[in-house]
Amino acid sequence: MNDHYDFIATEEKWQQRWAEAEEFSVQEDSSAEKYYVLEMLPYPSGALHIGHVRNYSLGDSIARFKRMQGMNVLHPIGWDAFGLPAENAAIQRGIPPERWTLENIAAMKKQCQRMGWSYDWTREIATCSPEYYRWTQWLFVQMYQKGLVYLRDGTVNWCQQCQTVLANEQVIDGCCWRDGSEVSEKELEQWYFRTTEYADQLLVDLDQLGDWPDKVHRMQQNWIGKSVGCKASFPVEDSDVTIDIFTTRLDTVYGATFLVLAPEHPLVKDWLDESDAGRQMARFVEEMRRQGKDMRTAEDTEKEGIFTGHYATNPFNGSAIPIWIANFVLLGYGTGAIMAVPAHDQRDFEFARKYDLPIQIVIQPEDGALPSELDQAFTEYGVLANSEAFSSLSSQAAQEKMVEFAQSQGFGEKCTTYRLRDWSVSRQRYWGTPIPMIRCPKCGVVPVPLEELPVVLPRIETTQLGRSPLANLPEFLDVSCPECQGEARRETDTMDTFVDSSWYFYRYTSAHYESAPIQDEAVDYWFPVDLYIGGVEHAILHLIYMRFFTKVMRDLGLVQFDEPVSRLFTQGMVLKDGSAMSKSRGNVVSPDEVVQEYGADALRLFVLFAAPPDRDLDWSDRGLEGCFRFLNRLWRMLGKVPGENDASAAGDQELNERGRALRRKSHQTIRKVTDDLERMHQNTAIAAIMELLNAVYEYVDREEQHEGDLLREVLEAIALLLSPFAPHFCEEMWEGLGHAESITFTPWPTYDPEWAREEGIFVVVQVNGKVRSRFPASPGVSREEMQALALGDEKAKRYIEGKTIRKIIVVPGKLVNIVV
Ligand code: ANZ
Ligand code: ZN
Repeated sequence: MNDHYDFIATEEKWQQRWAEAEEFSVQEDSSAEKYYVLEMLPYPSGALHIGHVRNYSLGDSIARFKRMQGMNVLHPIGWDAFGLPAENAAIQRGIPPERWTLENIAAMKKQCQRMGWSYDWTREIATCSPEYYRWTQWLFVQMYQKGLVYLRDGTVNWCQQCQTVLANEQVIDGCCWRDGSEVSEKELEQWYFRTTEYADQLLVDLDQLGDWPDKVHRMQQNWIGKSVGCKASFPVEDSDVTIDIFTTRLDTVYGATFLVLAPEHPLVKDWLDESDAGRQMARFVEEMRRQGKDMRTAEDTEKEGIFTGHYATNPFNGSAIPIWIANFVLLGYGTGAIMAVPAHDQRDFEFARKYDLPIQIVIQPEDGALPSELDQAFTEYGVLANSEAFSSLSSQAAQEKMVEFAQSQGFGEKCTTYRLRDWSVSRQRYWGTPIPMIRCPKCGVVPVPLEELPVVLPRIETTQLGRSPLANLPEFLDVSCPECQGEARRETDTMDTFVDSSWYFYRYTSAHYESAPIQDEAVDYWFPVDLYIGGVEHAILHLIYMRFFTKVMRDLGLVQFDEPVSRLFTQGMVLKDGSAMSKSRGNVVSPDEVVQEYGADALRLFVLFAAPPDRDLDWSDRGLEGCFRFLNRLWRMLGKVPGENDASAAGDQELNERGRALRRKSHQTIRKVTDDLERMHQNTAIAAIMELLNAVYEYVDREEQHEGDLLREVLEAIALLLSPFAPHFCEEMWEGLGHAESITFTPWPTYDPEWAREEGIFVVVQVNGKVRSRFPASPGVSREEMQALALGDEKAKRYIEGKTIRKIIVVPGKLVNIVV
């Protein structure tokens, strides 16, 4: 064995061996327990960043751990390969997006292999390959036939920078999730997935996800935003139309002093006539539309409105109230109209103050009365006042009675709304899955027949920015209608790339299956995903979409369960000098350079050791060096293990106190690392192994005649325990210790609970209340045992001999007092 550790040669050697033996490729095997560990698939940008390294090293540590525990481990990887950056890069460089993407995939695959991650490469997928997107299209058509896909003209989020539409989930604080530029609204015909159809299931089934972080539960709950209330119709005076409002506080209906419509409310258009007032209103509506949803509803945004000149009748008491239009009411929520109750809703209150509208108190707190002049809305439940027959009822009771009344009179009913909207999935770009639809002037929208899939994305040399580049390719565009054979045109939008990634984790189970998107037996065997690791930034994007797809696939008869992932782990970010690594900040650390200088194992160790995996990690060159030094220190210790022949046999009895302490520490470390890995505490697991190595050094330094066999025993334990984190190093170490078999499938070490017990405690022996001796014992020692040990204690004996024992007092785990 060399006296220094040559990481370049070692890592290369083992990567080659693993690849040649296809050591990580798996098949379904009903005789073995399965484990499916998944990491979010990367976008092939061209190079891995440290965030990837952290994510994938975490997953790899678990894959390797579970394999050693004897499980049949599926650990796949693929590429989320469609998307805008490829198209933009292609425009800049004048090369086809496909070439750019495939080259990036090749480069990043090399990087993955260089990191030693134990993927089953036979299952690699790229969402941009026809072999894959054929099935994305197939699912789209199936969904269309089930009524879960539809075309709608309406307001969409438009990113000027990307020149395409964004789904609601992709607009973060009014900006594009990809480039952070401001998002505006636009009228466009779009394909939608009916996610709202599953709103309630997406909410209720969160209960099945006990092993998901609370934070993600909360974010999804809020995003789905279920709200239970009721609808009520307010007739518009001097007309035959009514305005439906949605409210969660029907108990306040007697305090409704005006109605408010969203600027986009359909009724508003009818009132924009050529009069001065009409024109003024039109200007206002236009201005408000430009404000954007997030802006309009932000708490600190100034409330703005305009009176329509019309009045409505409160169906409860017949009073006439003015109808306004205001920025803070949105079309996309509830009915797009509200009854405003300024006394009990803060937004309405501010609005009423500003425009001098009446404020009528109808709810009083249970203990006491509100001042007649409010300085803010009283928004709590209470007791009704000024509400005719409903007065003096509690809010809750009144709500029940009022809905009943409204229902019996036919002007209202219970109603539940959701914040979740349908998912707009068309993108006006080239580099995506073509939407497999045809528009025929006679037959309307016709899906491409399933057997004709895939609709192949035509190769192009370069692409141009602008709407739907596919529309400029007649050979793609012109097609005959599958129904009437007449001239028709293909849909030229492509799918949101989040569609591609909504089902990729199913495809891994039968990556090259040619007759269906998935193979039943394979999905049955591997699902659910036992552990999914990724960033929390996907909490309401991908992680909602993948759950939605699972429910759709279940209803299409493709899978037999409600939820795809039983345990979700969201890892923290990697920061440098306190902020996220980014090219623009110039604080990016390149994994390649680190690997070159310190090796993949040291890098893997560092990203797992430097912080709890769910927290942010601050990059530190010193920390990295520390991990590197640790490996070298371990390497040097290996040199002290005697060869097979000169090892002395060492049974338990022959170990001296220090030897026993070292063995105890070793068993304790096995227990700790095992538990820590189950809990995703890789950092403390590694720390425990480092401590064990320190103990080995102490033992060897102090003991001139140390036990060769014990040293081997403990170093073997270290090799096994460390191998999920630093696999190349540990393979080499394992081989150096004389093992012919790869460490990958060597059973995970077990500990002897007897040995793994905590350090012994000391029991004090008193004779007639005076301390005479102490003896070591294990923490769980029984009373009887304590008594027996005390009586047998050499020093204590001297004070007892020849005397009569009157009484023995035992304080468990602490003290034995012998009264003579
Ligand atoms: C009258 C009322 C009185 C209200 C009161 C609240 C308090 P959540 O819980 O978020 O669902 N609302 C309804 N549709 C709206 C829209 N499209 N844009 C803006 N606001 C809208 O909130 C439901 C409440 O939000 C509804 O109940 C309505 O105001 C308002 F003392 O109706 B409420
Ligand atoms: Zn037709």
